[in-house]
Amino acid sequence: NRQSNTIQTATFSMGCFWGPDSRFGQLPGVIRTRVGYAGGTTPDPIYKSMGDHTETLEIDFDPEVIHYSDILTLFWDSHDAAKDRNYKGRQYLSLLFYHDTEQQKVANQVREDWEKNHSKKIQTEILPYTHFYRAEDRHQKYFLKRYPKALEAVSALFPTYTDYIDSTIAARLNGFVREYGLLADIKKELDFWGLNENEKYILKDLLHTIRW
Ligand code: MHO
Repeated sequence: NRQSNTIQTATFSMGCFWGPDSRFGQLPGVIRTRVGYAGGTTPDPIYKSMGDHTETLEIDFDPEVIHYSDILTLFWDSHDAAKDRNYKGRQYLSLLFYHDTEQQKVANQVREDWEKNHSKKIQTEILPYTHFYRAEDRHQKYFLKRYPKALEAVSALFPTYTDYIDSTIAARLNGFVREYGLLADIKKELDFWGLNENEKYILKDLLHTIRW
């Protein structure tokens, strides 16, 4: 296991949370992802009544493999944070929740650089992290769930379905089905996921049936 002891968390909102779950889940260094609601005051939000919350992605990552600044650059590259995103109340706002003063500093720096490079002003609200409410299971790894064969084969490798949905493998596969990430990169990573030879074989076989 090559994970360092300093796992960090990044929390941000950029529109419907299904897409970012796939896009960020495929990044080497991202350990797990979850989608949910954040930024509002409504208690116990759910999809049908999220109140003043915003659809949000939360990821755990290894800063020895990927920097917070890389995550933020991809964040601003992958959605339009320069326009007014208020068309559905607060549901699809661009928000960035920093977990400590270091993240806050990096966020302001990356924002400044991005604005300079693109000659656009970013509207993202940069806020201190307070609370993240995990969304209903049907929203977790949403696109992967459209591949029942993958679900069945891979979830069998985990003690519970929840362990599977929260795993690095599920995060990668959920990106892979959306055509993010390279087969070669995932194959390289397979050796670090604690699988036995048979399990690796099953997974490699499965990857080829999804995309190659
Ligand atoms: N346009 C998408 C949004 C879903 S996302 C979880 C839909 O309504 O299907 O907000």
